[in-house]
Amino acid sequence: MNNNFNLSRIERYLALAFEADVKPVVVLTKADCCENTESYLEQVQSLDSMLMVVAVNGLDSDSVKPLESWCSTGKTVAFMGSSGVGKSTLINTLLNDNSLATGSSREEDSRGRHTTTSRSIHLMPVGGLLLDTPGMRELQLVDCEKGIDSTFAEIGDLSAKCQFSNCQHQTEPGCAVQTAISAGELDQRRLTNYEKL
Ligand SMILES: Nc1nc2c(ncn2[C@@H]2O[C@H](COP(=O)(O)OP(=O)(O)OP(=O)(O)O)[C@@H](O)[C@H]2O)c(=O)[nH]1
Ligand SMILES: [Mg+2]
Ligand SMILES: [Zn+2]
Repeated sequence: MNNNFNLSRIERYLALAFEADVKPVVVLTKADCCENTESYLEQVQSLDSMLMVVAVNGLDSDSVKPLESWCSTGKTVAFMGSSGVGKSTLINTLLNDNSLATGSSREEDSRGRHTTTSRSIHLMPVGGLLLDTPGMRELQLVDCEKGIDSTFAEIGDLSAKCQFSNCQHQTEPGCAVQTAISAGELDQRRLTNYEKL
């Protein structure tokens, strides 16, 4: 929750998770450095009212406790996200161990320095397996149609109501998607990201 926050990037990760039939949990880190965590939580929740979203201070064990419900025996949890968001930090705190290297972010844009360079897997005392991954510079989606449809389900629902079945949601008459944008029910940003993906 700093100036590295990006809703469209979160949508890309969600599409990847849905494509892989993985249950996504959005963990918003650095709550301790942020004065308006509520606003970040609301923005992410607005993507999908059923989405699980948690704000934490990754450096504090009490704060990451709510994540333990997803880390029980039999669960494998992959931490994904840009460099510097605090994936390794979260794992260290959940394991109560500081063995994974972490690195400070750049002052200018809060981006990370690619501290983690390989994947590693860790057993939590409560039974879950935690998988640390290197932060990706860029997440490209290939063959991700199902995941994109799940991530942007409401756009699919709206499209079904367009006057023309091959509507491109631009200037066609009777476009339910454009109507929703005009009514403030759908973000133009979200449609643009959907089209891009
Ligand atoms: N204040 C604060 N700092 C945090 C938090 N989470 C992570 N950090 C700091 O953010 C920096 C980056 O954390 P890392 O855990 O190395 O990030 P990463 O996601 O593993 O990054 P890569 O390995 O480069 O992909 C470190 O200096 C952490 O101490 C948090 O919730 N609050
Ligand atoms: Mg790391
Ligand atoms: Zn349309």
